[in-house]
Amino acid sequence: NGIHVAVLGATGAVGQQMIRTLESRGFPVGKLTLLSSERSAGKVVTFNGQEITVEVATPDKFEGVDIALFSAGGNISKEMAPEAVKRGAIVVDNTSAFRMDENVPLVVPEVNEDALHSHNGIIANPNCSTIQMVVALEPVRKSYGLNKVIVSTYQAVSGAGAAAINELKDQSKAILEGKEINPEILPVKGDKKHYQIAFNAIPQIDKFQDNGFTFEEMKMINETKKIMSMPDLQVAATCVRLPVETGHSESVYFEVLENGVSSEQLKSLLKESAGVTLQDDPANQVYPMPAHCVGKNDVFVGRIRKDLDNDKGFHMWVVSDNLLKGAAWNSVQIAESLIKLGLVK
Ligand code: 11C
Repeated sequence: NGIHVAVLGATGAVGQQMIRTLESRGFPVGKLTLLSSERSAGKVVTFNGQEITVEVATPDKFEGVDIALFSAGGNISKEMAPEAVKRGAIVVDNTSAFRMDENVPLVVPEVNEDALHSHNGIIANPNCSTIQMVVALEPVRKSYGLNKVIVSTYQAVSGAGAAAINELKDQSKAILEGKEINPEILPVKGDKKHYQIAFNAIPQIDKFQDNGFTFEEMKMINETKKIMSMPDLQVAATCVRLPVETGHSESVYFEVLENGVSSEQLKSLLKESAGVTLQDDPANQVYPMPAHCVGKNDVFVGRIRKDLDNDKGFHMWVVSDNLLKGAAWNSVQIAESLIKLGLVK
């Protein structure tokens, strides 16, 4: 018995983490179907000691599947999700294909697990940089209200996939050896220009929109409002790519509604909040860093301090493994919530 789970995009950076997370959580998998494009099909992946061959994703492969975790790109999701739903599967989609669709819940279990009740077969997993920020902001909103958020991100290359990780490593080595480099992927595969990422910082993640913000920045803005059910929240974002392999960092400025809140109150609150680990002890140089967060499911928060000019303004530093809480873990956590809420047939 158990649940028939399918992973679409099984050989990608996130797909691999989804499989490892199902394993490490002891998820009640009865059968695991691994799917990919033709290019990656045929690879063999071990799951709980058993070898599973990755198959080409075709609609009929979703026959009998209970939960399908998708992470193979937006176009494939648009094509395959309706096919999977038609065959009775619930799709947890880790692409931006359906996130802003009003019939599709966009879920971070620590924030809006209840939204799962209104699903119509597809549930969207938010963008990685959005997820870690809302996990840290939701307890603040609940206790003290929230008015405004301004975030600057310091994002790892694994957010752009396995090829971007290789580009960072190859470029770093070439530069140290005094060789020529030929950037081909970052900042955005398919955009007109490519720039060096090694020993650099690139203030562009995804393509520019007509309003001057990038698509990554607009995802953070629009998804935050939807997940927190705050259409009027003021949000602005600047997203920057750094030569870090895994682990996104964020400097978040926010304003609460209540007067007189102290940074000590915020620290106590976040210390007790679900999914958050507080690492905040400046006297002992304790604060979150991506190198220490890789492989962990939590969102790490530190550097909490009150603004010097605005009594309602605060600053904090938020770090998480973008492949785990930002993607694979949040997807598996949604699947766990579906079971807990009795939503899986
Ligand atoms: C990045 N945040 O770091 C992106 C990756 O919409 O799920 C995640 C893209 C998405 O490049």
